[in-house]
Amino acid sequence: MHMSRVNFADFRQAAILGVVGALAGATAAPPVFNNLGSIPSGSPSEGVAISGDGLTVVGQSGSSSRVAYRWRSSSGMQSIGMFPGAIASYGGGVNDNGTAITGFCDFTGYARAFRWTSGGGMQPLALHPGGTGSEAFGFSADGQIVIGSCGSEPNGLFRATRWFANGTIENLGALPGAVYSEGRATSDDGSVVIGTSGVAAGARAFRWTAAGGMQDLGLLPGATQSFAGAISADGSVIAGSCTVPGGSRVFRWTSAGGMQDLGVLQGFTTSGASSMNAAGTIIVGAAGPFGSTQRAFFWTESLGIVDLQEYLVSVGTFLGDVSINSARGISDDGTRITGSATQGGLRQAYIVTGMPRFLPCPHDLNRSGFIDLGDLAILLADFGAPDAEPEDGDLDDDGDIDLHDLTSFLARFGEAC
Ligand SMILES: [Ca+2]
Ligand SMILES: [Ca+2]
Repeated sequence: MHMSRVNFADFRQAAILGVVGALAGATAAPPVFNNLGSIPSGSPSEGVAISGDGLTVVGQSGSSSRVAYRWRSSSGMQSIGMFPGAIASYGGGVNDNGTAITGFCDFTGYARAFRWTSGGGMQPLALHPGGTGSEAFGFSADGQIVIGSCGSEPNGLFRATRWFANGTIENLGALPGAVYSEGRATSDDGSVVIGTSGVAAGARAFRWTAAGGMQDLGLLPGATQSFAGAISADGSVIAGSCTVPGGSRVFRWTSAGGMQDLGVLQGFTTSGASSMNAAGTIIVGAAGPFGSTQRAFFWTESLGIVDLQEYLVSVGTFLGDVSINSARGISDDGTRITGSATQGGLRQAYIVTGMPRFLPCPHDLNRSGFIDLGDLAILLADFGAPDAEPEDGDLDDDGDIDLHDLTSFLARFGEAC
């Protein structure tokens, strides 16, 4: 059926009154924001990492002395303790199913990395010969390989390190001429490690493999330093930040395309990446400068860098008086994010659940991650118009927007994608 003889204004009105009314209850549920609380209750807390399955968050909590915690929806926030004599412990990374946690304990003047499991408790990780301190931040998916750094004070002697569950420790070296290196994260199988190595000219993001050694990822044009923060499951995508005059910018690196400038969150001078989904298509981080005005962001190819809080409000998430300051971890599928938010002057760990995956989705005309009324309005605005494009609502790409396109659209109405 061709619609050229129909009065489109009347049709649009009928569609809006009838279709929208009928579908109102089918609208996708927006993401949900939850404050994770703290230990003890009422003290500050921070979300640092989330398991690949999105069900476990790790971080630290407390006022004068912070303690690493594990949070699960079934058990809430629970301390995982600290080594005897330590003054604080910090969560760093968590494996895919939340059964193993890594991080470090702070002693006066030095730190010691740990690997924690629910069955074995908190175990110290080995030191390199002559080493006095260590910190750990990353995990392989199965929790068998820990990524961090180990050395002795001063910091110049620290080296990026892999620890294996059998007790083996491996020095990953440093960039030529470097005074230090620090491992930050790894691919799912533990074979590709990213981090930062300090050379005379400044910090440089690196990518390490057993076969290729430590590779300098370079700098964006005009930048003076680079820092790696996140890696995809297969190790092919890396994100971090570059120091530029007056601030910092997010980069995304691929072996095929090199280092790409993702920019900064609009209105801010600094932006840095902390984590990405397994596919490397969603990156999360924080924009600043640091402090109470810091803001969480996420990046996708179609949206660019987006203020997480503004996005959540736009899709109907209830936030109350919460200000979302950082996004530190994202689940493998991209639907769960953790970090820190401020509510009533108190910094608290949070989890956002139900985020879209931001998959290629032609029905999501405004690229919001949801197929909803905003997209229907776009489709109806050009209903019957000739020379329509798929992004206007010509979903079957035959040049017009007609009932075929509307039917196709309504069949997906309410979905997140
Ligand atoms: Ca949409
Ligand atoms: Ca069409």
